[in-house]
Amino acid sequence: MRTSEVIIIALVTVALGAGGVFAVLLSPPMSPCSGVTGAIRSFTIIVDLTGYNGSKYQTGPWPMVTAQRCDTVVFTVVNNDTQPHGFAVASYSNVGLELVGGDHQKLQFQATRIGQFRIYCTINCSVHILMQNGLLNVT
Ligand SMILES: [Cu+2]
Repeated sequence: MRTSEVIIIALVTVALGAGGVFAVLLSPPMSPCSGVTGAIRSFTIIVDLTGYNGSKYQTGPWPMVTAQRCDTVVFTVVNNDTQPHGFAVASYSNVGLELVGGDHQKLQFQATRIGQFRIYCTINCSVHILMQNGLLNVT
């Protein structure tokens, strides 16, 4: 083999190797819950002028809900008010739901990450302050 051929083969080998390394670096990490079927945790959230499930009358985070990692969390959000309200869960659903008066919707996701995640309204309603301090606790 000529020297130039050896160099080309060497360059190709290095390039392929680098590509492999990049492919490993760029591929997303395996979900910690792949192949894991957790429990289904269902929660109903009633939204009205007392906040989320009467959060007006609570001190500290409210509503407070708990799931284990890899559980499927299902919120059923019922807007019993006449004005629109939002329902978001930090990190899991920052966009969340928007519900006009009288609407009800579900928000569902798998709780793949451990931690504490704020639940809050995303629409500037008349009782917004009452809907800023919910908590999802994933253990
Ligand atoms: Cu609001």
